[in-house]
Amino acid sequence: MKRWPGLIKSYRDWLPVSESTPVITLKEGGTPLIPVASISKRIGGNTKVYVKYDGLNPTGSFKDRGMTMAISKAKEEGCKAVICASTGNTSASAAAYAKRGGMRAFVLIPDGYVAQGKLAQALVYGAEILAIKGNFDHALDIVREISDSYPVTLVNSVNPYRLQGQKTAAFEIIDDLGEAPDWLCIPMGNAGNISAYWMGFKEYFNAGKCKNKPQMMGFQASGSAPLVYNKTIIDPETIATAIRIGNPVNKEKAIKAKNESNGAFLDVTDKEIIEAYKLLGKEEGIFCEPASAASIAGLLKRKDEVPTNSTIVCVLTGNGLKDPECAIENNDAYFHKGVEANIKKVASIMGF
Ligand code: AN7
Repeated sequence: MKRWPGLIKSYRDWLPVSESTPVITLKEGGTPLIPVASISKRIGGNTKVYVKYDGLNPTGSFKDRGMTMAISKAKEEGCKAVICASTGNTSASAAAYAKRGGMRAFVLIPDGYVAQGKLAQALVYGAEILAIKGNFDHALDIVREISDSYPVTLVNSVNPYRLQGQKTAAFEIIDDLGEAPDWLCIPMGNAGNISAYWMGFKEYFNAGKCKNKPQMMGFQASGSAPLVYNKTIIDPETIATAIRIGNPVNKEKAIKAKNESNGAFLDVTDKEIIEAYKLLGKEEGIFCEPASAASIAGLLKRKDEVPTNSTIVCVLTGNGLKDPECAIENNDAYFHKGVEANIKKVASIMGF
């Protein structure tokens, strides 16, 4: 079996890289497209639902797709330090790739609102972390100004190389299915990923690699849904801290993706997110983070509008291990504590 060389090498002709670009890679991309029968069954008809499990990237989220590009280009340009604002995953990914490329990584995070796994990663990768008294939107305003004034490269999704790397997920889906899906369901925070997917689908379509393009279905958490309500949310709140964002920087691009694809935006409540999160774990053996489960929650909420015999891909943007606190607080498991180390006792609890 040939080893996966990472997405820059796999899709070199589609990316703005040259022979002189140093490729900083952890072999990201090439993630599996997994059928999820229990979700297909709930939709009914002959609908086939798949998840694009991007939580299997090297740092556990889709951000690695964008970061291999952003950091490789930063390295090419001689950059010594990068900076980002983050709800967690961007900071973990930026730190990993920056360190691999021999750069400093400054990350601004909203104090108290980053899942433990993400924080653990940033710490171990050696990021220089500033937990600020404010939310993601405040942190992003600061890093944009800092990167304008000082010699540090911004690696949030306003950096165009991020979206270039992330568009490869759309290529992979078409390469796997042999055609574009009918719907692409995706959670939205800063709305970079939906914009990148749409760019990827359009590029493959224009090159004759597929006959159709999907409808882009973007989902946000109800307490944090600026794109659904078409207004900035000053105090966004949701259990899905990854998408706790009130003023998405890629808003225009995302609206364009929705309109051009005849797609839709919808919000899902935290309760619906957690139902989908538990369902994927219990019935499919797939553990994603709450933000990612919004794509499944959204699909289930819109199930009456699903075209017949359609193929649907839901993007699972991050790994469930990122947010162990959420998992421990939200599950239907039987968890017997302090059980005596005794065969009879164990058997009786097992119901034998
Ligand atoms: C798991 O890490 O914004 O709509 O700072 O971590 O492209 O912003 C994370 C976003 C979805 C939303 N799922 O993607 C950050 C950050 C997960 C995420 C999103 C994020 P965009």
